[in-house]
Amino acid sequence: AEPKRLIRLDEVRQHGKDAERKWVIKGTRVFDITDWIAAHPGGPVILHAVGCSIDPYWNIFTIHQKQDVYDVLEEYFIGDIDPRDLVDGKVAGRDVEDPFVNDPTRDTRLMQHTQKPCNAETPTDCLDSYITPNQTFYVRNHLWVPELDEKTHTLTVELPDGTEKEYTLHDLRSKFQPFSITATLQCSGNRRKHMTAGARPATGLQWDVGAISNAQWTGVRLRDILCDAGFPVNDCDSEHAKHVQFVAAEAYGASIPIEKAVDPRGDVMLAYEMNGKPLPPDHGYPLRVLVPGHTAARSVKWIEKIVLSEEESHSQWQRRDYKCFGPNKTAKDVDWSSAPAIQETPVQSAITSIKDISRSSWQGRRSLQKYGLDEDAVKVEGYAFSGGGREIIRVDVSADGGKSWEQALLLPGGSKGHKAWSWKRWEFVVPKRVAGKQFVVKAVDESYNSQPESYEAQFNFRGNLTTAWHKVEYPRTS
Ligand code: MTE
Ligand code: MO
Repeated sequence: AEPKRLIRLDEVRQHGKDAERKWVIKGTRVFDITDWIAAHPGGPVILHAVGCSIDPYWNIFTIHQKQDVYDVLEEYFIGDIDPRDLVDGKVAGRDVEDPFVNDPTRDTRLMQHTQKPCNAETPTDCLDSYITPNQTFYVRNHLWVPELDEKTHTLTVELPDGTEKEYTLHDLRSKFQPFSITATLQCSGNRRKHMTAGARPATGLQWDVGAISNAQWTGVRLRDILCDAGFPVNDCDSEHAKHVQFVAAEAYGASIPIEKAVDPRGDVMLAYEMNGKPLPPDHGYPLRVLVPGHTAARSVKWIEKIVLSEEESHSQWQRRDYKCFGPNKTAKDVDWSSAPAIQETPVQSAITSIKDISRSSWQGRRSLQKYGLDEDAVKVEGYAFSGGGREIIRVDVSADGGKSWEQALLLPGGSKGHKAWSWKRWEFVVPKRVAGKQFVVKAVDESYNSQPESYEAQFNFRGNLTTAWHKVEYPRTS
C-alpha cells in the first residue's frame, strides 16, 4: 500500500470555499472534492462544509448516510489527519463554523423540541385564537435559517425547455396583483406523540397538538408568475411539466403537482407578508411558497428557484420522509417509491384546552349565563382542519370517552381565499356533573371524511398524518 499522507488541520482549513482546491474531513480522513462539487445533487450548499468536517452536515442531511455516497467520497481520498491534531482519536478543536449562527432568537413561549435546527411548537394557550400571531406560530426547520436580504434576493423560474427568468422582490411587488388569504399550515408530524402513545413508537419529532398554526398571507399568485415567465398556464398539458419544484436557499426542496399550481382557485402564492408584516426569518424571509390545503412541507420557505419538470423534486423530503405506509411496514423493509408523497391532508381535530367554569365566582356565573347554564361546567376548546380546502362541517365531542357524542359550536373565523384553507375553532360546554373521565373529539369535512378511532389501525412507522381521535383525560393529569 502507498505510504499514508498525514495532513495538519490548518492545511485543511486553507482549502475552504475560496480556495482553488476544496477539501473536506470525514471522521479523521481528508478528501479533495474539488472536481466533484459541480455534480453535487444538493447544489452549492456543499460549500458550507469545505475546509472543515462534513460529519455535522451529514448528521443533518441523513440522506448521505449510505454506502453509495461513501463510495463516491472514497474516490477523492488524499490522506489522514495528523495524529497531533487528534484528541481521543477525534479531530480536535472547533472544526465547523456553526451553520446556525444566523438563526434568530425565538419567543420563549414556543415549546422547543430541538434548537439546531429549530423545531418548536405553538403552546396550547397560544392556539386559542383564529389567527396565530407571528411570534408564536410553530417553527419547523430542517436546517439553518439562511441569511437573505430582500434588496438582493432573486427568484428564478426555469421552464421545461430550460429557459429561465429572474425576478427581484421589487419585480414581484410591482408587476403582479397582490392578494391575501388566510391559511393553516400543519406539519405532517403534528400529533405524532399521540401515535407513539396510542400505538407504538413512531420515529421523528414527538409533536403534540401544536405543529399547526393559522395566519393571513399576502403575496402574488404562482400562476401569474408562471404565466409571465412564458408558461401556458391555461393549456399546460401541451408542455412536459407535471410538477413544480421549489428550491430553497438552504437546500431544502419539495414539489407540487402542476394542477394545483395553475388552478385559478388553488390560491398557491409566493408570500412576502405574514399577518400584515414582512415574513419573519423563521418563516421564510423574504419569500416563501404557500400551498394552501397541502401538507406544510410543500410550502417552501426562503424560495430561490422554481423548476417546471416532468419529475417530482428529488429531495428526501419529497421522495422519502413525507409518505405513509401500512402498519406492518418498517424503515428496513419499505420501498419508498411505492407510496405517493403527501400533498392534500386528511381531516384533523384536536383539543387545545379544558377549563372548569365555576358558579361560585362572579365571572364564572356570567360566562355560564352565556351558555344558558346555572351550575358548574366544563369548557372544552380546540381546532378542526381538513386539507384540499374542504370545509369542516361538524365537530363531535364526547364527554364520556367516546360512548356518546354531541356537536361542538363552530366559531366564526373570517377566512379569506377561494376555499376553506383555514382551520375552524370550536368550543363545547357541558355541566360538570356529566363530564366523565375523558374528552374525545372527531371532526367531519364537507366530503364527509372523518377521523379513524384507532391509532394502531392508522400506525405508520414515520408517524405522519396522525389524525386518530384525540382523547384527553379529565381532570387533566398533565
Ligand atoms: N422550507 C424550507 N426552506 N426549509 C424547511 O426546513 N420545512 C417545511 C416547510 N418549508 C421547511 C420549509 C416543513 S416540514 C414545514 S411543516 C413548514 O415549512 C413549516 O413552516 P413554518 O416554520 O413557517 O411553520
Ligand atoms: Mo413538516
